[in-house]
Amino acid sequence: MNQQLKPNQPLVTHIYTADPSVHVFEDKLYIYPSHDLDHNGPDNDNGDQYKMEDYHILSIDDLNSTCIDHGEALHRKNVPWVSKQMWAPDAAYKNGNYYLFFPARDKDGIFRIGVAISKDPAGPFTPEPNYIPGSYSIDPAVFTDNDGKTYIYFGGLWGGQLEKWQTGTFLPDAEGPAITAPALGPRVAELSDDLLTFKNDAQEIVIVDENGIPLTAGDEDRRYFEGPWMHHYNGYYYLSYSTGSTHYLVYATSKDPKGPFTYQGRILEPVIGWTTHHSIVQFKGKWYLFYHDSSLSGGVNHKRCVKYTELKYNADGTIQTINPSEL
Ligand code: FUB
Repeated sequence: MNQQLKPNQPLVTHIYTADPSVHVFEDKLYIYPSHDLDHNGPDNDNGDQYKMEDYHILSIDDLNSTCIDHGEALHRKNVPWVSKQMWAPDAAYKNGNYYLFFPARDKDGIFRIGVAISKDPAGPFTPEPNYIPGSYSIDPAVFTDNDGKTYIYFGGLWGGQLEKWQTGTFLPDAEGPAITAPALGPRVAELSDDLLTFKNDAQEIVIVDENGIPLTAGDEDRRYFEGPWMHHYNGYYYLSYSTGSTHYLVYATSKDPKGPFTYQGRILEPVIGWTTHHSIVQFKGKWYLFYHDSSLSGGVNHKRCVKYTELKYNADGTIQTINPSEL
């Protein structure tokens, strides 16, 4: 199924897609999205409406061409440890293999992160029998630094269960911090050379304001919620993420891939639909933001579509805020 590309329009319309993680592989753009399931079930803060069961990989030769859907790349029924909810994935390449990283609930209902491997960036992917030991929560984003080290960033509040891991153990009834306490941060771990395990326990990333004070849990316009992405620009690491309940995509910068990161500003104002999730990629000399909204379904939160738009930096390295209503 191929579809002609246009900026700020759905990449594909024959399926619902969300949570685009985009990479340049083999001189093309490969998009690793969630595949939203079309259903009329309930919508709640636990994210039960996001019932995804498989992944379809998309690709684009260039931005004047079409978007290709390569079909089912991995299905829940082929992953032994998964019970349900295959949420936002990401991908990486190393030593001739492509790796699909994906969060899903295990048989106990706890979100974990798994890996599947293919020789082809479009799959099909063969899953490892178990999730990554020590992994938890959702929204993996994998970043390889200039020195060859590969990091995985992850974590999400509410349905993503990050609140329940504050002690390092899963506590099913744990609540988030008080609104005046430091917000929970995303997690980062360096991956082993074969990309299949964490080298060490994941550590929490601290995001601070312009005075070096950690953002608080009540600062919902700026604090981390879900959907981390990492990229490098002009000597700085840019950690971008969704603020969830306030529906912004924002970013923070650091000289160290593990932070602390200093909050900088907004990338994208709220889109149609509750969630907002993105990736940032450089392709043929320009920078692009891949994002989703719920416009294809007229605003149904779990029936989303992936889009792209150009992303521009100011001379000082700040990112120009994009307003979807002006696209
Ligand atoms: O698509 C399911 C969840 O919704 C993702 O994991 C979050 O980032 C949000 O987009």
